[in-house]
Amino acid sequence: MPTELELLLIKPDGVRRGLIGEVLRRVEMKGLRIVALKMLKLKRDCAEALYDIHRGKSFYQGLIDFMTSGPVVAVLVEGDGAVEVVRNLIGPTDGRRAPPGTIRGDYSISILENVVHAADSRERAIYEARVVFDPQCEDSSESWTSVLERTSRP
Ligand code: FUP
Repeated sequence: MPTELELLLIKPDGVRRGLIGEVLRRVEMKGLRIVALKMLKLKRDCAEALYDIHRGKSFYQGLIDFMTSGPVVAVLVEGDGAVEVVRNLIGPTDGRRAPPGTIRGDYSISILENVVHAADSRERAIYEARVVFDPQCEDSSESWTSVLERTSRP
């Protein structure tokens, strides 16, 4: 099977809870390659573009509020069958139902705060990677330069 790309996102709850390393470890231990990696706070319109298929649903505004509540880590993953392999690694959406051994099954009891997002097809992976790796997508109030300014103030 030809190699493929998958877009994985560590959500604000995953970053807040210190699960970046654990998620990346599982991806790498599985044998997938991390080919791009970026921490950023999503602008609202980028979060909306990422979840365009859910626009209008009852949970949509809460989902966008949550996804813009803190930094996320965008991870571009490459490997044979990467979309299916990553989707299996993360488990089903609802952390309460996700089986142990999956990322959501091991670290979430919520449908919203479920640690990670991953694109559900090759086409969506490319679309979502273009959204989140676009420099315009970054809310610069959370960039590393502002962290540096904040921490180096006397
Ligand atoms: P997934 O592809 O597993 O990330 O799941 P979905 O695309 O179905 O849902 C995306 C996100 O919408 C979930 F991670 C959380 C949110 N959501 C809810 O908050 N409530 C729902 O009933 C369904 C989804």
